[in-house]
Amino acid sequence: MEQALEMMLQQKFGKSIQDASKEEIYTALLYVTKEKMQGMKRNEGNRKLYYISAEFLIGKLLSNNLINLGLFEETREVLEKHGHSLTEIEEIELEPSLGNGGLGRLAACFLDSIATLGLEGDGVGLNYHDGLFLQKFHDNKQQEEKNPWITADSWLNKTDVSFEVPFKDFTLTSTMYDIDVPGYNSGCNKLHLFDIDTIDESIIHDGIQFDKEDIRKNLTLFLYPDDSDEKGQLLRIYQQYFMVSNAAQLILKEAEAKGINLYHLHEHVCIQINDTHPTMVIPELIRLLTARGFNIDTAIDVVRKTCAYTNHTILAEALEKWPIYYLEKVVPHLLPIIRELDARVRRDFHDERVYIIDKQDRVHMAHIDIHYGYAVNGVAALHTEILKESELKPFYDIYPAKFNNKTNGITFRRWLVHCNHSLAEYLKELIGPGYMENADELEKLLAYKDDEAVLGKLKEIKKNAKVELKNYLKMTQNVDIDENGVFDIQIKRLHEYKRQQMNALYAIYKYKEIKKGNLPKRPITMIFGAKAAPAYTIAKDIIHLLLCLQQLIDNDPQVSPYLKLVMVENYNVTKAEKLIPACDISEQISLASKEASGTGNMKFMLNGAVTLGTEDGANVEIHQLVGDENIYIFGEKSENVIKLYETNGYCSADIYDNDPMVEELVDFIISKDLIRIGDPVNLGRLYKELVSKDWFMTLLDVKDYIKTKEQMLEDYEDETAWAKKMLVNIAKAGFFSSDRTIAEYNRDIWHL
Ligand code: GPU
Repeated sequence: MEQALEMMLQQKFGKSIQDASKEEIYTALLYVTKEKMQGMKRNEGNRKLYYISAEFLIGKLLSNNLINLGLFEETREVLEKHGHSLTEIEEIELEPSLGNGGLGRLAACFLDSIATLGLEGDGVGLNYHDGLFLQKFHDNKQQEEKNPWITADSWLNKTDVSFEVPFKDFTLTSTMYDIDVPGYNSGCNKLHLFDIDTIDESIIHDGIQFDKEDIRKNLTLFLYPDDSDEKGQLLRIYQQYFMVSNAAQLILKEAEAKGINLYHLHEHVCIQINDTHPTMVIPELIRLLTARGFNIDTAIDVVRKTCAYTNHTILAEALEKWPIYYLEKVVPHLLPIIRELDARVRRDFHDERVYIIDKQDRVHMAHIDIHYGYAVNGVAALHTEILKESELKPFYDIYPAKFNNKTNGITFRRWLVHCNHSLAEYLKELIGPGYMENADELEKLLAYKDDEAVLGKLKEIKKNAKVELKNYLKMTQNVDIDENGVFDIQIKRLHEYKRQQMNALYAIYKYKEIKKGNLPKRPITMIFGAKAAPAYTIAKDIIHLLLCLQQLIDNDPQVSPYLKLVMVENYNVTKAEKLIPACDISEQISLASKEASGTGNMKFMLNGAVTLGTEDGANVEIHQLVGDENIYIFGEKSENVIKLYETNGYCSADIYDNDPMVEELVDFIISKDLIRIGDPVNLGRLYKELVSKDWFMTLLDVKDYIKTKEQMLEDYEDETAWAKKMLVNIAKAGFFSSDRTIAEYNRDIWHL
């Protein structure tokens, strides 16, 4: 590495390591790593997977690639020898923000595990120039700015692959960019990101505003541009079709180059449709095959045996239904095919709930996937059961064999080895390096459950991570936190079902308790990180409430020594990597039945945090694995929640009117203290939402939540007992390795 780095620095900048700047060292390392990846063997198999996804939240790549290439330690040492740290050098890299949250990060973890297991599988998506917006706080509100990440020296490799993508009024020519995906101790795959050459970032003004109709200039500017109006929704259809048409053309091109008889395509190709965003790949492939001489029956048959679909939500508003009239405006050539697919469903099944086109002339994308794919999976055991028993029951009745569960996972290379290097090293010392390739070996840790020295070391590692986070927050946001406090962290997209508002009510509760003189035994540091979709009004109001509370507490000398609320600006993968190792209490408090899985919950557990959660998503499986002793569960169960929805049985006003404690907490949102700091419009709207609607039942669970969190804080004071909980959580996290998840996808769905 030392030699390679020296040579690259000479070649690029005519400098030695001694004289080079951090930027130059970063750039040289980038190119050294790229060269190494170019020399790697490609994974190969008899059937190739294409994982199509609108999002790939890959995070910074330097360390991850070095780890997977087996060069991480050596690079650290070389840099240290020359007076640099890898952590500092990494700061130079810009994070590609090609995803919103869990779904996009899952796709990135999957690519890592697919490559690591030696499977041939590439990702296919879009090369958004500004990705997800950059979040800034101003007047205690979220502001959105553009977030460019593509620089002259980047992980992207421009290829000469290019396709023509036909739209109603024009045709676009694509360019394919590749990012290498090296497996850990294994071969390499690729992530293909499609783009057009005419993108024009200069059309962005006033934050993230731009002309939504100028498709040639805007198509790949942003991930999920504001789709609160028709123009925004049409742009999403342009993006989706551009993505899948390129994917389908790439798949056929590669198959033809391998000499595959397209009538046997399904034997050599498998397409995973990551949520409904890539659904149009089904009619598009049928279109391309019929253009190559297939009759429609055969085209449908081959495509059906090629495509599989993953569902990531039961939230009705997130299940895509596009008006036919939109599709007519953008991709009219797909409509005869979609109508034919619908006609076949109507012929075979006399149940309008499973039709593709509904009475209001809307196309249900998930219905296309389920009828015309060969597998449907949910992302955690509870979620899959809900799909089978309620959300998708009519489909499950027709195709029971298609439905299967694949509980999500996370790559331990990034979420342990990279982000918590000292924990990873200590585990290696204690139980051997085997856990790096077989995560179940983490259970060997259980043998040390009563070993004071081991528990002491785990506490020390956690403490060091807290000091590092303290320094990081000081440097980046100029906030001071106390490493002796308990770190209670909720980081995820801002959504009402995730219930950051309930956590805010806890902050209000604690604030009031401290005012009354009921002081906590040690400082409580509540940390939040969350972006709200630009057009999601209530989510932005919740951010406003959190920021106002942060200011109120900071400015109150009676309270601030005991309670701190920090809202981390522009929460992203890089920040998650700093926050997760430092966490004591992992907040996973969604309304039961609403969080399909969650994956942050797994990252926290692996890093020795204890979960405070509802019986929702993968929390259920965490609970089963660690047992009652090592997790804090509260709140209404999912069956009851589902019943409440079915019977319209929930009324937040009843709780508010009849419970003085709840009333007091909610009223504080529009109290003088907060209105003085904040905006009465935002706070008033949020207050009203909670007392008159509260669609995600915050008030139903808030008291149990507060009580459980108080218990947790009390238990935290028994340091040895708490350290044991940490140990058990780490030891039981092996199940959540994405290597396990991918092995299951391959065994049950992909058969690569
Ligand atoms: N998820 Br649908 C997203 O991040 N974005 C989406 O558009 C949809 C789902 C999440 C789920 O909310 C989360 O529970 C899950 O862990 C994750 O997908 C990966 O499956």
